[in-house]
Amino acid sequence: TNEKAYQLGKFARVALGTSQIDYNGRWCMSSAASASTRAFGVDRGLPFPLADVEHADVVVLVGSNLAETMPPAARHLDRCRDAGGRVVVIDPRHTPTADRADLVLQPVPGGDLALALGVLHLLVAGGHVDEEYVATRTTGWESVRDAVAAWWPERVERVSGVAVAELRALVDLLVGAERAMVLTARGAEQHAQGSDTVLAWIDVALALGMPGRPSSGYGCLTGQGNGQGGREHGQKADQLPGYRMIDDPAARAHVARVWGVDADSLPGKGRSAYELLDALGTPAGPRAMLVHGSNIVVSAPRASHVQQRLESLDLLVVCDLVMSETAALADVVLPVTQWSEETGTMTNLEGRVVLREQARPAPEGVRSDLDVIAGLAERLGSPIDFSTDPEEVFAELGRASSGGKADYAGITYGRIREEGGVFWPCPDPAHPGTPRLFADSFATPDGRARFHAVDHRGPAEPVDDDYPLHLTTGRVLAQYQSGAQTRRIAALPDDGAFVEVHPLLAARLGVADGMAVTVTTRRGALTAPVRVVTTIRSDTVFVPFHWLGVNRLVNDALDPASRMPEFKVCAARLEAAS
Ligand SMILES: Nc1nc2c(c(=O)[nH]1)N[C@H]1C(S)=C(S)[C@@H](COP(=O)(O)OP(=O)(O)OC[C@H]3O[C@@H](n4cnc5c(=O)[nH]c(N)nc54)[C@H](O)[C@@H]3O)O[C@H]1N2
Ligand SMILES: Nc1nc2c(c(=O)[nH]1)N[C@H]1C(S)=C(S)[C@@H](COP(=O)(O)OP(=O)(O)OC[C@H]3O[C@@H](n4cnc5c(=O)[nH]c(N)nc54)[C@H](O)[C@@H]3O)O[C@H]1N2
Ligand SMILES: [Mo]
Repeated sequence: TNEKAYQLGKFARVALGTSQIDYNGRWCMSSAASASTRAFGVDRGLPFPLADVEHADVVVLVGSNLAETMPPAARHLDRCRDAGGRVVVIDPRHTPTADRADLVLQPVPGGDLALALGVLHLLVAGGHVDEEYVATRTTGWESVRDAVAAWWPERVERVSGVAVAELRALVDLLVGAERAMVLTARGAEQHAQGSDTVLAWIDVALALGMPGRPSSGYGCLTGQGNGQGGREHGQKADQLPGYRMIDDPAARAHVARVWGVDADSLPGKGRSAYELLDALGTPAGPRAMLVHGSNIVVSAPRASHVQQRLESLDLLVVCDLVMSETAALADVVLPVTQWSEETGTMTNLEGRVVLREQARPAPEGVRSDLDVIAGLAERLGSPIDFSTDPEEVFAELGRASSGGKADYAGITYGRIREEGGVFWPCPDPAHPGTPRLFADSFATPDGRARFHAVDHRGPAEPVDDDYPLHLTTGRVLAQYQSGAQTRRIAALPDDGAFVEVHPLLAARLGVADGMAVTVTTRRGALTAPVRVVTTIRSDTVFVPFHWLGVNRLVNDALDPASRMPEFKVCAARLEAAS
């Protein structure tokens, strides 16, 4: 909940007095967040309500398998198509989402940035750039125009694996649309060039004059239930509540006043999630760690290394509601209530703050996260008290966020109940909230959106003779994340990890559906049954990450701007298991 995210940020900076805090959204939407902030001056997953999708003429999904990862949202795509709109899916696998599309492009993993440059090239060549919009609402176009001159379609085909005719088909759809949307998800974002990839797709939306127009523009399909609110209120290594930056003196002064502490006592920026884990137990790194609600042993890249770092700590405390693989390593486990047993707000992918009310009593004697934070703060001799009442914490969060970009000052539990959610920014009680951003101006100092000239670098670990295949990872419908919660639910199908392989590749290896194969990368190996499917590229294999194992293979290369690990591509080889 927002209340926990806020209290955790305050707890780290005030009760523990440490700069070393980060959150799992670093591995989720951080590349999109970084790109949106640079291009638009603010990061709100969607700058419009999700239902606006229904009125778009063209919706381009770059690396999203919405039909399996956000099933309730898929109806908006269907309604869009029922009204005559077209859906484009860009994914190396032909997913159930692609089944609902009019055009499907299957690039090689990591090919999305080159594709966007190819689209921009054809927009320029065909004279399809919205010059008036570019002149009045943006800056930086000239450098993009010059840079994309070198990305002619045949070159894009060589790099991305998408045929020239398919690239042209995408451009034809886009230039024929009055209302076009580009939506990215983890497939495009979880790369060492993820933030540049998102910037390039934002360039496409800007060149077409879309952001700020009705049912048009760019958005990020935020992942977790509270992936949006979780990144707004100070859990991030470099941020304070309301999206304030921790190295901004005015932001520090404001938040310190709300917290009742001296601004000089607040630490500065900490390490990003993977860098923090990598530093554990080293001479310069922390020797004790508190984990709230993350199953790192399964979800972190280069997971064997991360497990070693955790084991080198003097003290590991895990606060969770199940005995996850990470909790099993801990010196102390603090069990907490789960979602239905507590009240709190969450901010959905549209920037709408919603209230999740307690639905059932907590088991006797089990504390909530807010109780645990408050209890620890007291025992640590915190100079200030931590409330355990969610509504009280939310009111304080509102004051701390006041004047920031994600301004919640005008939102109350009462209003959320009455209005069915309130969109931020909502700076005062009389303000109606802001369902749509950017109609008149962007959140940059001059009100204009920024183009960014970026270039394709390719995966940090290219394929070679020893590791000739692309390994990519992601999700299946019936499991959630590290599986800590869903693998315990008997009603959900759980066949364990598997390796998706194209029939051509299977034939070359001499393996049939169900046989065991071993996937090997420079970091480790995993043996699992093969699933032979025609829906994947023949140069790519896919393994879901819900089971312990595949992240031992995944590369820990980080995006230089967002510090996002490269979950979506590394070089691998495949053999029939003996
Ligand atoms: N069932 C289920 N739903 C979930 C979750 C879950 O674990 N299970 N997790 C939630 C969370 S936290 C998140 S972040 C979202 C994630 O939602 P999505 O982003 O939709 O999920 P992923 O499966 O990680 O990746 C989407 C697609 O990216 C494709 N892909 C892989 N590499 C590339 C590439 O280089 N380029 C492109 N264009 N595509 C690529 C994969 O084939 C995959 O189909 O889902 C949320 N919903
Ligand atoms: N290879 C690969 N790795 C990935 C990804 C990928 O696509 N490929 N995706 C990345 C993404 S997008 C994400 S979001 C991360 C997710 O990574 P994690 O956040 O580590 O995964 P979860 O399984 O959601 O772990 C959440 C834990 O919190 C516990 N929990 C649930 N509710 C509460 C609560 O209210 N309080 C407390 N204290 N605990 C609670 C759950 O029981 C569970 O153990 O994984 C990342 N890792
Ligand atoms: Mo996520």
